[in-house]
Amino acid sequence: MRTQVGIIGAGPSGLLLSQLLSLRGIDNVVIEKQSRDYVEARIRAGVLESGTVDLLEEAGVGARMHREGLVHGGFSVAFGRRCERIDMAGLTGDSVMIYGQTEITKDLFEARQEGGGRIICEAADVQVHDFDSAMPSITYAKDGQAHTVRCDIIAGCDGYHGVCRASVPRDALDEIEKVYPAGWLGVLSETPPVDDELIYVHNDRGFALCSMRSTSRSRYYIQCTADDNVDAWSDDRFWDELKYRLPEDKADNLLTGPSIEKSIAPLRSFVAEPMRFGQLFLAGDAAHIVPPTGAKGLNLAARDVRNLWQACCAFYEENDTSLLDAYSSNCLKHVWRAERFSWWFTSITHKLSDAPFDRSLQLAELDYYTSSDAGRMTIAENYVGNLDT
Ligand code: FAS
Ligand code: PHB
Repeated sequence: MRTQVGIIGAGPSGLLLSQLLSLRGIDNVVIEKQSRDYVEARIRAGVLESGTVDLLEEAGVGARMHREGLVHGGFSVAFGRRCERIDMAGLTGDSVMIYGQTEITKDLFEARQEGGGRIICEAADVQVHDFDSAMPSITYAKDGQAHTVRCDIIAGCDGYHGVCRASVPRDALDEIEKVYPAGWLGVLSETPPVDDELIYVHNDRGFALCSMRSTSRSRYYIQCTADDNVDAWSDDRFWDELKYRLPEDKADNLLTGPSIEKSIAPLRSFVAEPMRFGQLFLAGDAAHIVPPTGAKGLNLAARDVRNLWQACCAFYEENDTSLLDAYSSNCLKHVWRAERFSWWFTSITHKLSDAPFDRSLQLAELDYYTSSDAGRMTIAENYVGNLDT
């Protein structure tokens, strides 16, 4: 098979890139190791920056998002006996959209199908070859058959555990990582959210987050240990611990119910540099991971996809390689801004040490940032992601 851009991974990065390229007539194929059902069922992101919303609109998959998504102009930070609201809309003129990654993935799969997109799911033994040459290729096995895709460009959208970054020679790649001694235990429940907006909670027993997917479906997280086991957490134990960590008035309002999904995500900060190796371009979680506290993962992936899409359009439409050549540095500028905010917001809201000084410092930091104009603006502009200076 021959195509222009070979895309590995049908997560939000791969599908969004495929849709945008196709809209500009650039031929592409997506190769995914899991089934469509598996990919669509994964519960991940829920908060979209306006830049991501704009890109989804440009990709022609904005209608359901605008119909079913929730626009939030603020969120709260609870610590000690206080609950302070960050008025993002008032401070920055910008807001975020609450719309699940699961829904985005479904919208993109549908749009690709309607557009005649070539997505090969359940591809086994996917390998990338010769990306240091002008004619890279991808091989995979399906239904007992071996297949080869020849292309000009390979987009590595295969996530943190994917084959693309793993195929880069070690001496050509810098991997910068911080692993936190904690995880997030997340529960999805068909219960109305405890509040109209998100609440980030600092508590002596650890972090908690109250989020949602709609006005009838809630998403809650509590900080757990890095080696915790989801089977050790019954629904009742989860709800009791969440109630303990919430401000009293929120705990009194919390409606509980059976979990429809429960999973643990490790907390890590990770950046691979550079993000381009010859004709192989890494995008999204394949190149960088942030702890989800700053709600930046999917939004960073969308920025990479916008950069790679525009670079491919310049290459195929004007034979201009300047954006391909600048791809890595253009992405990494935003990556490190989001890494910094995600690390900082995680460090002041999570229980990462037992030292009394660290705890008091966190409370002082939270007090300063939520009670000074400059502090609130700092949190707001980082959260909405408009740091394009
Ligand atoms: P993905 O990992 O989503 O997709 C990669 C795809 O590649 C997968 O489908 C995989 O099966 C496939 N693949 C892997 N290896 C392959 C191979 N060898 N061959 C073929 N295919 C292969 N981000 C936010 O912005 N806001 C949030 O609120 C937020 N919450 C999160 C909550 C949790 C619990 C987690 C874990 C993450 C959260 N994130 C959040 C981050 C998350 O959304 C990721 O950034 C996002 O999934 C990245 O998308 P992709 O880069 O497409 O990678
Ligand atoms: C979510 O709704 O899943 C969510 C929201 C905000 C975050 C992380 C996850 O910071």
